[in-house]
Amino acid sequence: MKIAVLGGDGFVGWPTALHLSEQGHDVHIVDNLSRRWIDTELGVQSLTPMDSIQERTRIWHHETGRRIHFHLLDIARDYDLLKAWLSEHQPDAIVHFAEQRAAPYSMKSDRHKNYTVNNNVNGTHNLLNAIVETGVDAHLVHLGTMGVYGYSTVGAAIPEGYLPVGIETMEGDVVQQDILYPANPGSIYHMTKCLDQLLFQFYAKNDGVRITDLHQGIVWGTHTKQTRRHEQLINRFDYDGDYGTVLNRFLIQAAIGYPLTVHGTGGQTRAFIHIQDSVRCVELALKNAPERGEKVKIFNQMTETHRVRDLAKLVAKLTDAEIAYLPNPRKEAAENELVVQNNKFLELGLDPITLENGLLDEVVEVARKYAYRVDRSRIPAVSAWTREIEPTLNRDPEGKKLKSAS
Ligand code: NAD
Ligand code: USQ
Repeated sequence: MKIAVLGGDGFVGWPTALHLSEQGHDVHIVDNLSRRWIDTELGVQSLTPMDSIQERTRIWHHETGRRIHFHLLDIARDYDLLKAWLSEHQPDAIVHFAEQRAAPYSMKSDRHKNYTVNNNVNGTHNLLNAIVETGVDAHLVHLGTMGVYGYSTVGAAIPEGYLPVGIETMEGDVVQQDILYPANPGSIYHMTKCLDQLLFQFYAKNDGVRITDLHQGIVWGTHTKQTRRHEQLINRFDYDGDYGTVLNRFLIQAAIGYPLTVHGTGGQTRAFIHIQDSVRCVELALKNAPERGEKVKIFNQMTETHRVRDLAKLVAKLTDAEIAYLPNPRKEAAENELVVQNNKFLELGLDPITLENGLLDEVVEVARKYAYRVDRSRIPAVSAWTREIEPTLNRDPEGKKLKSAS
């Protein structure tokens, strides 16, 4: 298949592009490299040294003889170029990773809120609009989030996208319907993914666009089979307070002797998936496209759930790290249960990599190798969800006054 990987220079997009290329697909990365600019804005860099996208694809060609093409394009702003690109390249499938994906970044300021909404919602809408306008019959696979559901459980497992409900008619009968599970976003970023869901629902119904939405949990790990092949194929690894996600942050903090930064009591339960499983799920989704006219296919792309403090304890036991319980910068439930259905991918053959598979050690090893690249001052999470929370974030876990504190 000819596959466009939008956002293919990113943390999940890059290993996905390699995986699909190795399987013999003709892979085209479309990316505006905004994530690299955001690194510059924040004064941070990936823990792992990342080469330019052109250099990465050159190494891939050198290693495998396969070509991955790169196209510099902003899908949120360059609508006409996107339309022309689709018309010219006629992909069979489009994997859409190209969004601003950090919840803390999306809550940093009013400007960051606007940027995240404009980038994510316009990007997704431009793409759907251009697919219809050009008549390209591509299967669209979008990377969504478990966060569209919120994380609380009412004593029932979260279904895969749709909730079967009975609605009482005026005659007193009950009709059954599958509705989108009520959206309950916890940040501006997560809200954009809820809006994406409505755009998908409309375009599938109105124009018969074939869409799969993957409600993914927190991705951990760094290497996949293909990124291990060469030092310069290495994946990006975010550790800073905005883009670093919880388990990867704990692993790098452990590697450099920094106290593990648990927000609040650490009673938050979240869904997780290893990066290797994430790329495999995209492959499975591509192989199981919906028919034209079918409603949006939704999968929960996660393999296990964990409480944040349990993860901290696990990493502390593995590495002798200390744990710091910090004021929570976010407005979120201090404690929640989370039970999630994920049968669809398991039925398609996903064999989950769990925390017990020993890959935690591998991440700590990578973190130790590149520890010299870490700027400790960028570790604290300082993006507050509300004005009231901001003054509480005044000290870092090592007791130093934070720059943002008055
Ligand atoms: P990332 O920030 O590393 O990669 C996103 C890529 O998209 C970047 O290379 C960026 O330059 C590009 N991009 C952003 N806006 C663009 C635009 N307007 N035009 C073209 N390119 C654009 O993020 P990631 O961690 O790889 O996540 C990829 C997707 O998966 C996101 O949509 C995210 O919401 C979703 N997801 C990620 C995780 C996770 O833990 N990383 C979990 C669940 C879902
Ligand atoms: N947390 C800590 N300490 C830290 C970092 C985070 O306790 O140092 C806590 C947070 O307060 C939160 C939980 O860990 O309760 C998860 O935070 P996170 O930053 O790991 O994940 P999140 O903000 O939810 O976002 C990430 C990705 C996003 C994706 C989402 C999937 O950045 O793109 O959509 O995971 S999910 O969480 O399932 O919605």
